[in-house]
Amino acid sequence: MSYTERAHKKYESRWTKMLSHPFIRDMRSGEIAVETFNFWVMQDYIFVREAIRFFGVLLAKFPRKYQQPFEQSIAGLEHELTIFEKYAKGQGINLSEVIPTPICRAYNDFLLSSAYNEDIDNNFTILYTAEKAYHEAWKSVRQYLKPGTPYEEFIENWAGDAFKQYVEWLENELNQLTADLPEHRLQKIDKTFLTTVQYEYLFWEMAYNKLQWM
Ligand code: MP5
Repeated sequence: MSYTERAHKKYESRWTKMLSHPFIRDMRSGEIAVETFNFWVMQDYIFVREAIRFFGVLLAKFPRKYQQPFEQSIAGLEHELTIFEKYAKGQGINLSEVIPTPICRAYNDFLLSSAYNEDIDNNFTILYTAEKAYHEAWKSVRQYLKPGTPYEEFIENWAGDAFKQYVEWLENELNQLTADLPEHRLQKIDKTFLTTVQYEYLFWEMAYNKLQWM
């Protein structure tokens, strides 16, 4: 069994809970309140902006064979920022004034701390889990896409073919990296997988309930 099969099997109920979050449910039905969506936009903009630093550290630390793929990831993130900026402009949102919520900050700190302190296996686990979570969430939304939805560019970005291939590449790499690892190392990677799923769930929760301190 590959590592990703093992992780999805072990944490199936958490994965399903994360993908069934009311935020995604309301995106699917088209009932998401615009203020709720905009709250997510503001926080995810920060998340993506800070994720570029995460890739910067990975680029500096890990083998040459990952250099080009990580450079492409950064280019992808830069493109995402332009989608956020265009949407925000249309809504009169000033993204430069946004302050990260504690959950957004904690997720970004988890990424950066992992980049600096953990090995390649654990960093690939975070990457794979976060990207797979977004791909599946937005793919499930795309099935119900109504013509003319203002959210189409976001949906296509994460549900589309290019992103699908990126997630498949991450999955393959992770499975190769973990193929011969002893059980105690896999157990640590399991924790990294679970923590990432928990942050993904909390991110939707934070956006849906507009959770912030005062
Ligand atoms: C992603 C994201 C997808 N934008 N935000 C969260 C909270 N999780 C995952 O990653 P990327 O790197 O923006 O494609």
